[in-house]
Amino acid sequence: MMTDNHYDNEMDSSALWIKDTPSVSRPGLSFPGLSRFRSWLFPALTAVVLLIVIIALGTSNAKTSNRLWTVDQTVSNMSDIIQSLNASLQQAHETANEAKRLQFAVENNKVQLASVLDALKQLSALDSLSKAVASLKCSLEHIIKNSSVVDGCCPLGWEKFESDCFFFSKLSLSWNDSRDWCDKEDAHLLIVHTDKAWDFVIRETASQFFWVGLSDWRTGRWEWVNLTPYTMERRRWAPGQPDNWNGHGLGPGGEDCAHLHFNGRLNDQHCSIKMRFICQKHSLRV
Ligand code: MBG
Ligand code: CA
Repeated sequence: MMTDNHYDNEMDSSALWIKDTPSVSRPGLSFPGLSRFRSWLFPALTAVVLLIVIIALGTSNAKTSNRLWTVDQTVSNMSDIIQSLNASLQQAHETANEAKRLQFAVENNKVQLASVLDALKQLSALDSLSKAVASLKCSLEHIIKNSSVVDGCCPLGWEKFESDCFFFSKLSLSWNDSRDWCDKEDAHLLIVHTDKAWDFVIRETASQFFWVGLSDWRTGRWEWVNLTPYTMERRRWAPGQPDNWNGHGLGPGGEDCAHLHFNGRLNDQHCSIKMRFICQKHSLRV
């Protein structure tokens, strides 16, 4: 069998060179349109393929540029983050420096406070010393003058606080008898108006009961023993007191006289109860 190679369309120089099957082998089947179609098929296919390749490339290019854009965005975000990290780092650095400065200042203050504390201790030691010296001086004056009364001094056995003298009895008496005992000493049962004086008295009376100059038997209202009105200060009283308790079994009436409990707070008690007491008087003779 023989085959002829020729240009299908001699007029068209760009026509496709094809291997033709002689019509002899297929008698009666001759299609001139088909050979023309064949001559266009390859360029058309090539064009389609090229088009697909171009579209594919375009799509992939779009995807790539999309990705690039995303990467670009990420890089830009990261650079923002790095910038803010840098700023934070700088701030942390400054804060650390500030902390160091503060620590130094605190250390410095500590040293200064320690020396202030030292000075205060010395002052307090000086204060106790000067009180001891004053008391010694009073004792000497008592001996020299052979008298229990010396100006600016407290009688022997009395404690001085500020310009007053206080007597903390060992003897136990009823409230009324305590009041009378103090009277005889040119003194009165305790009258306190300042926190400092309360602190002094409480320090001296720890763990004992002592009558103080407060009662309400005369008018039903609490008053000082010198008949001046008492302003109620709850913080000075034990919780729930005064309660004018009637369950004491000590005769008629409730509790009309105040005493210092060993916890340093006040309580009202039946006035007939015997306990220690505190007398008070001015240290200067008038
Ligand atoms: C007592 C008080 C007394 C009265 C009583 C009431 C436990 O304290 O001394 O005065 O107040 O309590 O229960
Ligand atoms: Ca009571």
